[in-house]
Amino acid sequence: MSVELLEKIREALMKGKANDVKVMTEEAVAQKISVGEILDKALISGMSIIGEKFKNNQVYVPEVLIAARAMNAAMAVLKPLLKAADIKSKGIICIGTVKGDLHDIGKNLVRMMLEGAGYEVIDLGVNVDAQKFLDAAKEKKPQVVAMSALLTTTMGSMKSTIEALKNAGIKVKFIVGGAPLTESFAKEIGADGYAPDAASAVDLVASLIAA
Ligand code: B12
Repeated sequence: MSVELLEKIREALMKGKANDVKVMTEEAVAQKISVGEILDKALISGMSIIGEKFKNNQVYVPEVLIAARAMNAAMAVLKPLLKAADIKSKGIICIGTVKGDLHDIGKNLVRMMLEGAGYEVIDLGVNVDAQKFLDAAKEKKPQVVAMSALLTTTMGSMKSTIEALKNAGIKVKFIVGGAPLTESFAKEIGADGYAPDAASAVDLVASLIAA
């Protein structure tokens, strides 16, 4: 019975049916299915299937966004219970689109996939300068700082941000992404990792945190 309900939630999530997902999540809670189980077996697993499909071009940005919206609807139900159950997040990530750059669709996808995978993500928004990344790193103590850039003219500020945090003695892993970026650019500026899409970003973060 509970397995069936979790499967239904997962299916509805993958179809982006936010309201169905919310209602069934409430039902699962009422049936005393644990928050961890709802997360792992329905929500996170649904988002990771969507992520894989996105990586393989089987679904596109709109499908990922509506699935993520459904995920958020379920998370609104679970968040208060998560605190009570003291389920630990897998790690803290600070993410932002770098200074001068207002593109945030890709950054938001990365944030949602990371949240879907069980990380606590602090979203600093767009046009984030080095000082703001530095302040957030000091205050929130993330394991990973993630930067997005969509303009060739703003990619350079990733380098200055990494330098500013390193010079301030902040011990954190840096990951970067965005359409114009490459693996070799990431290496060149001293980032710890680059990922071409949101699902790979989740794998990258997992490997960096495990290391
Ligand atoms: C939508 C869009 C806009 C929207 C942005 C809306 C928004 N809220 O984001 C608006 C209209 C505002 C806009 C404005 C501009 N844009 Co624009 N825009 C685009 C467009 C069409 C799509 C970008 C997008 O959302 N893609 C979809 C997402 C899902 O893909 P993504 O961002 O690459 O993210 C994925 C990966 O890269 C990765 N990823 C992303 N971030 C991160 C971060 C980490 C840490 C990791 C690991 C992975 C990762 O995961 C994501 C999901 O898989 C692109 C063209 C294109 N095809 O890329 C142009 C484009 C990026 N824009 C461009 C330009 C020039 C501009 C403007 C300067 C235009 C102008 N003259 O005003 C302004 C700049 C404004 C500014 N200061 O930022 C150029 C950039 C050229 C260049 N080489 O620099 C492009 C390439 C269009 C073009 N062909 O000329 N733009």
